[in-house]
Amino acid sequence: MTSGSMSSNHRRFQEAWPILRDDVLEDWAAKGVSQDAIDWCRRNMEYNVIGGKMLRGRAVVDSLAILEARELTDEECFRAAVLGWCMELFQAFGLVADDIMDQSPTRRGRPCWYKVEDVGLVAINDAFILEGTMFFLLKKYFRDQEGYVDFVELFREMIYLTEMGQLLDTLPSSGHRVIDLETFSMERYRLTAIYKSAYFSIYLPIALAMLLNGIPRQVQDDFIDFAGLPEHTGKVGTDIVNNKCTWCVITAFAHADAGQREVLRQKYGRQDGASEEKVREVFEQVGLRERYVAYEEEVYQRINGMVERIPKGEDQGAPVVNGEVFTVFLEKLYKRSK
Ligand code: GPP
Ligand code: MG
Ligand code: MG
Ligand code: MG
Repeated sequence: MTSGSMSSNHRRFQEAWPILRDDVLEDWAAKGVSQDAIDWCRRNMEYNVIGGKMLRGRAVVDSLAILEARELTDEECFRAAVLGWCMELFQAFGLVADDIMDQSPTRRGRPCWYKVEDVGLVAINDAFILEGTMFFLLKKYFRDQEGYVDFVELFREMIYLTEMGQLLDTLPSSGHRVIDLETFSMERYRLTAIYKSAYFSIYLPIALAMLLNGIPRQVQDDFIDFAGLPEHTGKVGTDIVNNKCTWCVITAFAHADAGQREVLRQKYGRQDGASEEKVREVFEQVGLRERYVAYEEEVYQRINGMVERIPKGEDQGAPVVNGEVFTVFLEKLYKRSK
């Protein structure tokens, strides 16, 4: 990726913010919420989301560009930016709450939100609202997309893990405070740091970009339609009889000889079992299984290589973050058979 395309990604990322903020405010207006509350929500969003380094949000767009290894179209970039801004909303919601818990006076060179004169403990609800806007935007832009449930689950899981980390961090300073430095260990520190910051700072942007880069996943789905055993997958493949444009038929056609191509032309997409069987034979003859294994291996190595090249966290937890955190995600998908 050139530095030019990197800065164009950043510009496009920034441009998405007013659109997304206004999506939220328009939804409030459409629901008949009064203007004073809409103005409050806008102020909450602007005060708490804007002003940081935006490293996490931008990382989603950058990671997608690295995974795709090319310039992103405006549409791809916008979709990645929506997820990037959801991460920034996540960060904002966590920090508004964290500052109350830590009783901190300032953040980003200004008073913490709950310390702003007319805010106070309304900030607790404002933190929840920021969390709510993440899921509103996710729904608005991803509900009709194949991976919607995966995105929702990923954000939910990240919030839950971060909250566990926050508890590990907060308990020693809570009401049951027992000052005993013997209970502090590097292991407890490592665990706290991983849950409190590494999952959502480091793992989440990469995981989002990998979910967005859906082609390898779709290839897996196509291959499983052909090769999966119904008793294992719980579904019978229907792509061949339904004339679907799949990785399997494109790859088979590309490697077929003239005779095999003719069989594919005559038999693909026909609604009878005998035709389907002929197509399956050609898929076997051209070595589709071996080609799939090779493709999956190539993608796996490529992603692993990218994960290794990813810069370590710039602002938090650098000594505790390693490739392990997001290799977990890749391992979940690799050699998936259903
Ligand atoms: C900040 O830790 C805490 C988080 C990023 C997690 C908050 C998320 C929740 C869902 C509650 P910190 O207190 O060490 O950060 P800082 O020093 O910036 O206050
Ligand atoms: Mg804090
Ligand atoms: Mg804290
Ligand atoms: Mg801190």
